[in-house]
Amino acid sequence: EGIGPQEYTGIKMEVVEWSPAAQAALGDKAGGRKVFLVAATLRPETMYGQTNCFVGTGIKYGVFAVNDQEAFVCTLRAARNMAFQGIITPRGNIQQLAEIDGSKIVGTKINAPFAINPQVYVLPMDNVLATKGTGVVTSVPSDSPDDFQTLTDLRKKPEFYKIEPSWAAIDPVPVISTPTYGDMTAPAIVKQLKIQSQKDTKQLAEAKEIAYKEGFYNGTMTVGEFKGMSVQEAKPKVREAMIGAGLAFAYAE
Ligand code: A2H
Repeated sequence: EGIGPQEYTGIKMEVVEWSPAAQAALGDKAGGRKVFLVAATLRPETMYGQTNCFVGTGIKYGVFAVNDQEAFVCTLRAARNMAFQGIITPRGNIQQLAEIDGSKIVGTKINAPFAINPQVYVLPMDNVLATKGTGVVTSVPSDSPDDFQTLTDLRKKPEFYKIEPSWAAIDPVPVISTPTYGDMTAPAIVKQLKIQSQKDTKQLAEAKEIAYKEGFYNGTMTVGEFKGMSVQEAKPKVREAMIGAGLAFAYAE
């Protein structure tokens, strides 16, 4: 993470259908605005492989007006940062339309921009930090060990995690190939390090480091507009394409 601000890409995932609990909590508080869950990612080039999205069940989220047309779901902390960065208007000011528990957002159906599976569900993840990014995480199990392990846990114990199995039904989608791990980098590293659950946070941190370096320095895109290009080259191009399409924005913290 080093010195200075982290440059994230904010991914806009429009709500297609709220879970019944979220619908009951929110009513029409968004005032007719289009509502988006927004996730902060360091790997916009992997968005082709999104299979679901994660929130923390113990985290409080807000619905914040971006303008008259749109509203974002994220933590209050992230909304404040966005307002100071001019992403939410008026600059430096925030209008919170509603508050909602993460647990109630689970089961909501959203659009996954650029993804091969265009609509995905919101699922719970233990290790979402309220103090990083937006508190919403895009899930790309092919390339993120945390995402792969969490999805595996959810599929093993859907009742325990209070989810419908159908919400976790989309399999990891290959989007990047690396010489050492093939086209399923995260599952391969999770297996190699013998990771058993999302509670193995130390091994997952190591897996994340390996997967990130392998993907960034040795990865090649296998899908999308930049298929065949190195990840290093494709990363800023996918980011610009998403921003140009109005599906993403630059976000720093
Ligand atoms: B990344 P850094 Cl494919 N809590 O996006 C926990 N994790 C969070 C988070 C939060 N509040 N906000 C963002 N993140 C995740 C994609 C991805 C990511 C892939 C591979 C690796 C990877 C899909 N998930 O991250 O601590 C988000 O997951 C490993 C670097 O700021 C975000 O990028 O370095 C990353 O952590 C930001 O982590």
